[in-house]
Amino acid sequence: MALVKKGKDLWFFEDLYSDTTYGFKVSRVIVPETDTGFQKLMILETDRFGRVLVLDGIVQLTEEDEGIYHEWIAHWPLFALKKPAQHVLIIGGGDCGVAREALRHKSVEKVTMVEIDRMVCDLCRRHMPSVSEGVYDDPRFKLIIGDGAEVIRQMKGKCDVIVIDSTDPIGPARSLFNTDFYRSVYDALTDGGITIHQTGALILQPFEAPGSWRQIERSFDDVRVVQFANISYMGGPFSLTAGSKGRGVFKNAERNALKAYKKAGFRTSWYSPGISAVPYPEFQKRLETDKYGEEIVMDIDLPAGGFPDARRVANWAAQTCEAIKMKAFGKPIYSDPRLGEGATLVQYVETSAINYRRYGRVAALNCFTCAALPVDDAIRSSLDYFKSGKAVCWHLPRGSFADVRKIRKNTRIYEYDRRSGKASPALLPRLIDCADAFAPEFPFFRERSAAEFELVMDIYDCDYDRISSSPAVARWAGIEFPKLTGLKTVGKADAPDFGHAKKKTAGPSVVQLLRGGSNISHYSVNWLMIVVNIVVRQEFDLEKAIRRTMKYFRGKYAVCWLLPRGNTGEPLKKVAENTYIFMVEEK
Ligand code: AG3
Repeated sequence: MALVKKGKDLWFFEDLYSDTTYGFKVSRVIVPETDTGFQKLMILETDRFGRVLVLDGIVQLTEEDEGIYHEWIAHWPLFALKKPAQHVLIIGGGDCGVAREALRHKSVEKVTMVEIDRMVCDLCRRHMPSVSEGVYDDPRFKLIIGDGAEVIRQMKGKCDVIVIDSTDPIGPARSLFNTDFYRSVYDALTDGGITIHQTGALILQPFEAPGSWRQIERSFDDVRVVQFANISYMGGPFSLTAGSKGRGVFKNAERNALKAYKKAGFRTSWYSPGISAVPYPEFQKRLETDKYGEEIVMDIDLPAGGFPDARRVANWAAQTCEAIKMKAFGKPIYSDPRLGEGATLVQYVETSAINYRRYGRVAALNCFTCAALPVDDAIRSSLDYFKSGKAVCWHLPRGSFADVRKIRKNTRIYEYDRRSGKASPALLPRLIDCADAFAPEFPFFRERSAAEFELVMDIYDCDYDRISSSPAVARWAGIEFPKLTGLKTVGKADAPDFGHAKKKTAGPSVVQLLRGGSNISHYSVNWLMIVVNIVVRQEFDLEKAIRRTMKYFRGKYAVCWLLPRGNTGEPLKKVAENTYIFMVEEK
């Protein structure tokens, strides 16, 4: 849309979102939309905001309010440091607003700016000289025209502060939002150094800040979110996410800032050291504890007599949806109308799936949602429906991005008694090294040969193109995985992409029914992770299955659980001893 005539007037409307926008009246087009070879650039003049830089239809700055953004992104890290910075690296930032602010710090001996698009530098310098004021004349300033992701690899341990002043991760900046890049930023920092990234509008771009948070959390020793609001970036609260090299760097950020600001010898218009440590602790806490989804896995004994057929199990699914307040999506998928031994029924729900299968007298149930899961309601309603006395339960935090030890602690194994409505004290799974899980003498299989089990995998840092493609994920579930494991498929892989109604869970899902079980998986394009549940009764090569799956989706690491399913006769302690958790890293 961008420029639109309204009567005699020319208006600009931002193109970032497909369903919302903001606009302003343009008094003059200073630089008409020009293809720079990297992006489309335009500079407009307005009465209200002064000149405005627009890249690919998205406002980058206005002369009126650029100070808010540039002050926060430059001074927050610079004042938070324990030792005054000497070398500042800026990736992007061709308008020079960040460089201008960084050069105000007297300790700074060198500001290196790596901008991929020379035309941004040249045209901003010419048409918005107040933004780069003084920068090009300052001998401490060095401009490199090049790809920041490349250049940074030659800067190991050289930079005290690294500012990523990029566009959104949809244009030329895409390569700046992945793990390899974050790692090279970490390597380029000095000990105690800080990096800060623009990470988008919190509400309108709800995955940018959480996504960057998770990446930065993994690559750096500590993370902080800094927020501000301006006019240029529509949508209220806007985020900057900072990472530190070394622990405890942010703990003293506020104290350091207050001291350093006093001594700085200059004053800012927007940045303030008094609110610079953890400006939005509640939001930060939410990011820290957020997880992709949760799952309750239950084995319940079915009373003697006839076993439920597909219609009855479909009713269980409908009732469970009500109990957990989830809308069902589409019709149940099942392998056999009688739902005989080992046969599965799956019902997609608005944020993932629930499923049933039967092993002998045991109904093996899973309820997975990517929203709040009322766990007790799910258990009670299932026990009531099947008129069963107790359930052996595994409660799993899925996709939490935490360390495997923390994930283990948040995994709970317990028994739930229908009559008393009480849960037994929870036990934990066994944490093992993946080498042990992959060893031929791994007791899980040795002691329980030919019994039912479940392999649960959360695979992180996957390749966007792979996991966003329904055919690619269907191919994995329907062809590749059965080939790897020797498991026999029943019917074809069903791989709808209804985004599960919620943006958080956008991406395809796959159900592949198997002989004696099923393979159910969801692919989150926003979190770049996949969650997989395979329940079968036939042993397969775990190492091959897990590693090749990671390779197929180009995942960097996986957290896996192994659960003994289909067994309510065993004491809970035994069940817990037979439940394993381990992490697998890319080789
Ligand atoms: N770089 C950050 C622009 C972000 C716009 N995104 C948005 N509104 N969601 C600006 C460059 C200024 N030096």
